[in-house]
Amino acid sequence: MTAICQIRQHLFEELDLMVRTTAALIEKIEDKDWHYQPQSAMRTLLEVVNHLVQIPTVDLAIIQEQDEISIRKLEKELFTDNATELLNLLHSGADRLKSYMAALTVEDFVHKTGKPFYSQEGIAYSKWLIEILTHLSHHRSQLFEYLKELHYNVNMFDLY
Ligand code: NI
Repeated sequence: MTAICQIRQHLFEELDLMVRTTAALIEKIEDKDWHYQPQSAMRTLLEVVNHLVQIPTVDLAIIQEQDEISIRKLEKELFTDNATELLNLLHSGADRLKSYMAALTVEDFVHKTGKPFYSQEGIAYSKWLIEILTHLSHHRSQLFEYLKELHYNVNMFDLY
């Protein structure tokens, strides 16, 4: 395995960690709490979770240069209030993302770029995979804080 493949593998393992810990947090949510909203300008818990589980699917579509209208349409189509569907989307999206990134040659993984609809500059696929992890981590922590506010029994160990 080349060094680049090794690093790609590390990133996949980090993605698996994000998926496993995010799914475990979502599984704790009780039906009565889905519409919790800390403040009017903030997302509801249901909206946070939808955005979070869509990340692998939607961010892959973004680097594949789908335009803003298609991305907004995709987000709308994927939105659900069914907990099983939310978990399935997280897992299937992450699997598709990994398959896609794994199928790239090392050269393409490191150097090939895609241009998100909101950006003037192309971004390398390897960098985008890192950004997806950052994005997941950001919203996982948002979910974690919502659960804390709702007095769920969560702590640092739920993140590893
Ligand atoms: Ni986001």
